Amino acid sequence: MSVPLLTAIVRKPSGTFNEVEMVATNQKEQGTAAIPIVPVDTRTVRGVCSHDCPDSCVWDVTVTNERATALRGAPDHPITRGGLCAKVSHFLERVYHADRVLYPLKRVGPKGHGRFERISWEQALSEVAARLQRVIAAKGPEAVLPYSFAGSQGLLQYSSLDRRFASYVGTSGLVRSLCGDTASAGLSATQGDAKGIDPLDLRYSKFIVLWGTNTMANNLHLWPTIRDAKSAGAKIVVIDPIKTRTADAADWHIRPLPGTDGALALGMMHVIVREGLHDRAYIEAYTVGFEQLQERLADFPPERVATITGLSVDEIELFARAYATTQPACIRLMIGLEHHENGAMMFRNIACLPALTGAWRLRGGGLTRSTFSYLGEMLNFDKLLRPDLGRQQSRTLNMAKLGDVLTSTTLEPGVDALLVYNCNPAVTVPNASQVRVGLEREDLLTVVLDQFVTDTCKYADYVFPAATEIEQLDLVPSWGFLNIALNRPAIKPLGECVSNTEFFRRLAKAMNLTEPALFATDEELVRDALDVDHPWMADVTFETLSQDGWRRVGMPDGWLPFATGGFATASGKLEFLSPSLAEQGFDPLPAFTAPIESPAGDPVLYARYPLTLVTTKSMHFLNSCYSNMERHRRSEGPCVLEISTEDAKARGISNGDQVLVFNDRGKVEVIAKLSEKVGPGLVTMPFAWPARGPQNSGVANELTNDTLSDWGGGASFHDTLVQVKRMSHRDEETNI
Ligand SMILES: Nc1nc2c(c(=O)[nH]1)N[C@H]1C(S)=C(S)[C@@H](COP(=O)(O)OP(=O)(O)OC[C@H]3O[C@@H](n4cnc5c(=O)[nH]c(N)nc54)[C@H](O)[C@@H]3O)O[C@H]1N2
Ligand SMILES: Nc1nc2c(c(=O)[nH]1)N[C@H]1C(S)=C(S)[C@@H](COP(=O)(O)OP(=O)(O)OC[C@H]3O[C@@H](n4cnc5c(=O)[nH]c(N)nc54)[C@H](O)[C@@H]3O)O[C@H]1N2
Ligand SMILES: [Mo]
Repeated sequence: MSVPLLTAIVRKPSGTFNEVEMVATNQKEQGTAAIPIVPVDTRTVRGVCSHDCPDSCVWDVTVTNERATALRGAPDHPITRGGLCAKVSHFLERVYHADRVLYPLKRVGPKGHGRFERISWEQALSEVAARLQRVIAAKGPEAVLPYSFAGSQGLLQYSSLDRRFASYVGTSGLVRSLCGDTASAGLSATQGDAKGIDPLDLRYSKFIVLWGTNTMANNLHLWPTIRDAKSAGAKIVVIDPIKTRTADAADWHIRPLPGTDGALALGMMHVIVREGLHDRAYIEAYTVGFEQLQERLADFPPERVATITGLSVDEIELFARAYATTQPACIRLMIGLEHHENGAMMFRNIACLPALTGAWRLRGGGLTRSTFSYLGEMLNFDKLLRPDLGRQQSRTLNMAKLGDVLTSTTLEPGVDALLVYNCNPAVTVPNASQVRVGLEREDLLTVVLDQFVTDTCKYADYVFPAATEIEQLDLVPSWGFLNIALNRPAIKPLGECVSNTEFFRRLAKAMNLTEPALFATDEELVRDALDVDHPWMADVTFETLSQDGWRRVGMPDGWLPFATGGFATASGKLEFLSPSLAEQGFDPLPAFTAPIESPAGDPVLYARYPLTLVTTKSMHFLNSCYSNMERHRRSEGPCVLEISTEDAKARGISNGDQVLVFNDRGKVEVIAKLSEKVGPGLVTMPFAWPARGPQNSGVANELTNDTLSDWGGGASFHDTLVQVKRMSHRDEETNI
């Protein structure tokens, strides 16, 4: 037996290599004198989580004899506070999972079946390069579409050499619209940009509105700040059609019908102005269009808003008064609201509220969303992405319309090669049934770089093995807090895995490209991104980040973004009336339109499909990451459709029944759970479960709406009407 027993692992300062600690084991207890003493080389390497999550937790990886043996939240990082979420606490299981893709794979079965053989990097690259060159020669470089999102939101792995490669080759560009664009566009239409207060300043708030966000599940590390505010007397309001964990923990849960919050904001403004609770001085000094706004508000008395939102007149009035009179009041926004056709307008309307009440004047007042609206301005994207390498002006395609793009008969040139990384579109993109039809095209070259054989990989001609965060260098700006962290690789990539940057270096070489910018090293890329002279970045350099792994950007303590105006609009004021929206042909005033796919928007469709489906994120998955892991699936419990008792009864559905959820786009079989989380007319299921079987069945996005939002280009996932029926034995046998 040569196993080291009871060896003490001694923590070393991060980054000290080659120190060997020899520890004698307690030989007596082992009852043998001949137990070998094995040298244990242990080090701790500081890194950061790069999942697509606002928290960006900093972690310490213990590496023992070149294997990562522990991963813990950094105790000295003010956001992580030593605690990781239910997903990332098991990160090392993901790294060392038996299903990791460790070598290049080539498809041997039909598309969708996921049968592959292992091939060498050399063969894989030369075949892929040759096919790409054939596509380019036949149809031009725009027939190639690199398709990626935020699987890693580390700057290098999210966007660096891949973007340089795309510009240089002249591939089609991608509008990365699955998350955030609609919200930013809506806020910007009112404020000029999407800036808000430092989320940590919520601790100064007395009235916190968590509007369309499930903080406790999706933004866990903000919760202690909210809890502190609550202990100090703040009232916590959640606005969400679904009774989430966060709603359960709040003082007040307001449940409008999905997609109607724009009307709620207008109704609040109506009440605030009618009762004289607005801040006349703030409005006078820092806004434009108040008179026109007042005329518009006449159309939104609480009685009408009650009809639209399904709330009572009383609740609308009480909420409007409480919001306007309990200062400082802050609205916390994230993503839930933007996944609607009228999403941008919702954000625009909500952005009017803190200006109307002057909430921006006080610390802890205003609104807060993505801190990337600050950090994005402080990083050198021109130097990192090098758009100047572009030799031609290429078209851009919207990622939310992937189904259309791949099946279009009119797109010129059609997309004949898809390079997917950081993304799992067979599961995460709306109208996934159409995406699947596109991915099944025999003439389409699909190449995927991922850590696992995802549902998207199953349609790939070639799968390349991707490194995980502890195997690669990166720079991770948080979008939930004002921190930037450096991720140092803790271990060498497993098997033949590579970072996204290395993949694009190899691909460029295989395609005989020689432009030096395509071959920059990872450290050069980090330095490119940090090459800025913004005063808030003075202390954020490669060297300072190398010391303890992270830095907070130098936003001055007590920073109030709009206390005295300073909006980034053309007028320099908050625009209740927006000339630029008018120019683009939109309503220049805050407005409300029912989404087309909603009870009010399309009564005919609604008669056939009378339930609205909201597809949510899961506590133990990060989008579709971890959904392949047994432990995480067990923690989630079975994938269920939650339905109100009333709607279940009307359909003869009992708890645990197998049901079919369907509309004209697709169908999904799932177990029904009678639940108070949803009211009548609403059903919900998680969006990120993997498919069962080759036909992508079980993927919630088979049902969802890929109409683009009013402006901002995002997807309308939650404007989805469905019908639900109990499956009979015959249905189950014939699989419908
Ligand atoms: N555990 C976990 N954490 C995650 C993720 C994950 O998958 N799992 N994903 C990460 C990502 S990519 C993101 S973008 C963030 C998202 O973080 P959140 O913004 O919190 O995410 P969502 O779950 O999209 O939306 C939140 C809520 O919006 C509600 N909602 C939907 N439509 C409406 C509406 O019309 N009105 C109102 N008032 N509410 C509505 C939904 O019911 C949902 O509860 O979370 C990140 N964190
Ligand atoms: N119905 C519905 N659909 C939704 C949403 C919803 O609320 N409802 N939410 C939307 C939102 S907010 C988002 S952000 C999107 C997310 O959609 P996606 O970006 O597609 O998210 P994931 O499913 O997590 O896929 C990320 C993939 O990247 C891989 N990956 C992780 N790190 C790396 C890396 O370093 N290199 C490479 N090559 N791969 C890596 C992971 O293994 C995973 O397969 O989904 C959207 N889809
Ligand atoms: Mo997202």
